[in-house]
Amino acid sequence: MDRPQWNAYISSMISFIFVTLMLCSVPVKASAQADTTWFTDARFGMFIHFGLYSIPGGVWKGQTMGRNAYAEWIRMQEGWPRPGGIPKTEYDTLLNQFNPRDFNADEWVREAKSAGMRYLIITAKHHDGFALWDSKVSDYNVVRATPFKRDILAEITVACRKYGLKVGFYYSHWQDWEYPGGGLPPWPEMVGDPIVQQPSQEEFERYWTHKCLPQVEELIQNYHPDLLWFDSWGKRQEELLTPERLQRLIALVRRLSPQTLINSRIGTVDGVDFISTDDNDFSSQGFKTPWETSGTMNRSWGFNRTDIAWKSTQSLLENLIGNVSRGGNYQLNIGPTGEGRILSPDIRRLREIGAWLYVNGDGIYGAGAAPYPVPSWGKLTQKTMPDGSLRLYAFVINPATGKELHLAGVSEQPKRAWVLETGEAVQCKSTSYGLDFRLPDAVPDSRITAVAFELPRPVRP
Ligand code: FHN
Repeated sequence: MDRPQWNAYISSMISFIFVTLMLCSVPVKASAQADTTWFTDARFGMFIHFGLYSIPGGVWKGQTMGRNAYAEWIRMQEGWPRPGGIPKTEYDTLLNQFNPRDFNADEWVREAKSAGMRYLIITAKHHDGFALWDSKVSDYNVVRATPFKRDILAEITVACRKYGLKVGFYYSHWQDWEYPGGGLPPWPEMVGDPIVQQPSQEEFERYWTHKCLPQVEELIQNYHPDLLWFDSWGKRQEELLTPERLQRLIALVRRLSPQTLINSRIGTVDGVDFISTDDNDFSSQGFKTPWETSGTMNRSWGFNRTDIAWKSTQSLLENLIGNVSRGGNYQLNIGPTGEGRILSPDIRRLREIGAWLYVNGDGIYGAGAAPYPVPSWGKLTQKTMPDGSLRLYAFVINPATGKELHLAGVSEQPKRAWVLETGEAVQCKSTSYGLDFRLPDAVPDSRITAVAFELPRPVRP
């Protein structure tokens, strides 16, 4: 491994260990305040990273970013393009260039809808501090500081309501590189990182009371979001995101909008509605409370013109199925360009996922973990039907046609079993070890074929 790879490896290991420790050591209280039913039924949502950073797309004056591929971090790449990153005055030249002529909220939301997504979360404000709405709290926003002058959040919210998607906002409550006193990158994080002088408690308190809390209030009062996705990570957050500040923020949201969901990346699992795992972390075993993983299509969240590491549709589908099989959600990110265009590789993957969900969504929406051992050939989900019967879904990955497969632990003989896409009957037989079933001679999808089993209503004692 060369040094950057090694640094990235060390960083991801530290991050993984931290999240695991945080989630395992803190008793996860089922203290959700809001009704999460829509969220756990929805299972699949869109994440959108869009802002000033979408214009350079990971390249500044011909130089490609180093440290990592996160193009939304272009301003704060320590040591790149020079120590301290890009000076704010220089970064702010992007304000005059921000004019995403191709932005069309309807098109973005329709793309999410046709991908089978049931909610959408967009970066209202990322770490650079730039707001995508007409904020009265800070002029550093799309309406007051750019030639575009349109309220992107307002347009997205209207489109989401029109197409029946729930709407959520990402809000960077800890890091804010624009407002004096906002949190700065929590370095050192990787080997060789410099130590960054964080704001004092007084400075951060000023940011907290003059920008963060009023902007969150504004987001709720203006747009009534279904969900607020806050973002913090690592250990350094605790210096500034004290329990008292977090309680103020949570109390504010609860008071103004008791039904708005809050995620654990706010900095605590106490009193929030769902857990967000680390970026692209699909490895967890699942949690008792609702949870989700947010993941990228390639490596960056914001548009990065040099990032061509596109994941395959099959691997994205496996992420979705895997999370649902452990009782979790999946939020798949897109990073539109500075002109507001969704990239073709994103669109292709979204539409392929949508086509797959069109025939297999029954085993995803409203479904969750099944109480059987995970088979080596795929994943299982389960849901209760309105009549009380159980439906078990077996997702066979890379299915071999005509193959006999085994479901350990399923003791009941299904009333019916069929290929979800075609309705073709599937032969199955109960044994003392579980259930054997045979795939048909021609499976409809050589990537992932789903089989549904109608199980009898469980006998209640
Ligand atoms: O630093 C951010 C990053 O830019 C991105 O927004 C992700 C999304 O989960 N959250 C932070 C890193 O975990």
